[in-house]
Amino acid sequence: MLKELKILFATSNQNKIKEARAILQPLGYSVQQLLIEGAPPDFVEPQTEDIKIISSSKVEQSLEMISGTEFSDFSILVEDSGLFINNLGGFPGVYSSYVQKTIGNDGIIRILEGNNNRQAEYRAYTILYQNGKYFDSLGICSGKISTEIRGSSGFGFDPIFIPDLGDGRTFGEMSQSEKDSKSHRGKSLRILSDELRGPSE
Ligand code: ITT
Repeated sequence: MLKELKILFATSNQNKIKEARAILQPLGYSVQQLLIEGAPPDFVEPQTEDIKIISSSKVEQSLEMISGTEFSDFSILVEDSGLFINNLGGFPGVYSSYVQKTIGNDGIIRILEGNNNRQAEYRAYTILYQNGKYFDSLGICSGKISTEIRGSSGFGFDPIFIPDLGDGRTFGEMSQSEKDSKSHRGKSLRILSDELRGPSE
């Protein structure tokens, strides 16, 4: 029987926590949000279009925040993610959170109006710090941007994202477990869990 490993997820995004919990709990991990003096981390994101660099910066900032606190011995998880639309040169990419809050899904549909190339991908770059070691992984989920908003499950761009490995429904029309089995976050966290377990005999 595997001992449950407690992971502190340094993020301000409750949806990421909910999904990480659903993906990692069956693999033997418990996931809690990292709160310092009751507040989630407020990261300063470096100016870059590379989610790996942003993720690395998040983990270093988190380690600084927990240094000397009761959390200093815990495993720390961070993630940077986004939606990258081919025809828009990868936009909104690292600006996904801001674009979602400002123009939202309606805005993306409007920008792509009349466009036949609707190919896009979700990417998640995850880093886990444990006992002085870093484990990292990239999860990609390819798909298309729908022409209308469909469904209300998930969060963010899910009601306009149709994964290629699906039946034409958006993530917004799928159950949480269906999304997790195909999503960038699901892939990235499962790779991470394999890395943590090491090579099997
Ligand atoms: P933290 O930095 O505190 O972790 P955040 O939400 O700001 O939280 P990111 O900077 O990584 O995180 O931005 C990711 C954004 O990309 C997220 O806010 C959504 O708008 C979008 N996104 C990422 N994964 C998604 C998913 O599975 N479903 C829908 N939208 C997603």
